[in-house]
Amino acid sequence: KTAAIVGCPFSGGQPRAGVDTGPIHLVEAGLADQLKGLGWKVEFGGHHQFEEIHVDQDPPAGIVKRPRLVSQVTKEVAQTVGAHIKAGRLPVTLGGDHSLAVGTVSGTLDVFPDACLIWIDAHADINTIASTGSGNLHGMPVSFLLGLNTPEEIRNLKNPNISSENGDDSAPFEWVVPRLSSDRLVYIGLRDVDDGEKKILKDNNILAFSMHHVDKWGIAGVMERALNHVCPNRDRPIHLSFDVDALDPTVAPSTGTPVRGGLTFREGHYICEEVYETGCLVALDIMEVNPSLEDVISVNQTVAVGCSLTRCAMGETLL
Ligand code: DIR
Ligand code: MN
Ligand code: MN
Ligand code: MN
Repeated sequence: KTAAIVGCPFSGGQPRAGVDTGPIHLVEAGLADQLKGLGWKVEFGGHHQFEEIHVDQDPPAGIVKRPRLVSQVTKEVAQTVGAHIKAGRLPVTLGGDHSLAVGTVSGTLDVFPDACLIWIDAHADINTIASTGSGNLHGMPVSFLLGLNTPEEIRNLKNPNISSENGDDSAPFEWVVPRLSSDRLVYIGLRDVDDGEKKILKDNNILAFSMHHVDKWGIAGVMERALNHVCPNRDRPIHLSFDVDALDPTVAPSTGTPVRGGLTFREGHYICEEVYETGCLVALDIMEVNPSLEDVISVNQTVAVGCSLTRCAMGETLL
């Protein structure tokens, strides 16, 4: 068994600097050796080097910020993640902001079109081009994966005054093939969902477990229901996309959009352990670690949690 660490020092999907250093801290904390300690071969060829697109060349489309940059970066990530899976490796993508998941999940679905997606987050990240209030693409990746934006809306992300150097005439995110179906997606940990997003979740009949459900059924009850929905026979490939802001801010303080009332340390790790136990995990994202936020103790704590979530998803057990 071989894992590939895909370090993505990228912050272009949201306004706060620093989240791009998340993967650097996670790797420096010794994540590769920790996974080797669990019996994995680990491939890590350095962090992704993303080509800059200057803001002048990437003005907002309506209120959607950095459409060209995020599209280009996630397209590259999709190719990288897809190539690792094809080669039999488990890609562990370290973010970076959660817009990266347009790439990671696309990479997974390119290889396994029947894969399901388990999204752990305080937020639903399902705003569309039409519904977003912030224009931050880290709040929108799932809408692209599901194909909730019309071709025309996507086309309009392209600025007619800016032509790309390589003669590529496509609009941002036109490359995304919306292969995810709404019944293969499940959310856990939600507690800060925009009104527009709530409507999208309802209209598309998407199963979502908020913190209320975690309180009600316990994390074991929630995980059982979640897995029974997206992976009923435990035979579908699973992509696990974990935003550390799903955890309570007392557990993972160094993240861009912390929200009170989140998952406990154990609840977060239990999710990862249960996914590992299915034997179906094909790709993992650990997202939104921002080492420039809060004090040194908080940063170290958040980085350590990012590492331990990863280990639990990859076979670490308590006994
Ligand atoms: C909000 C916040 N729903 C938005 N989303 C965040 O900007 O679309 N996602 N923080 O991680
Ligand atoms: Mn997120
Ligand atoms: Mn979030
Ligand atoms: Mn179990």
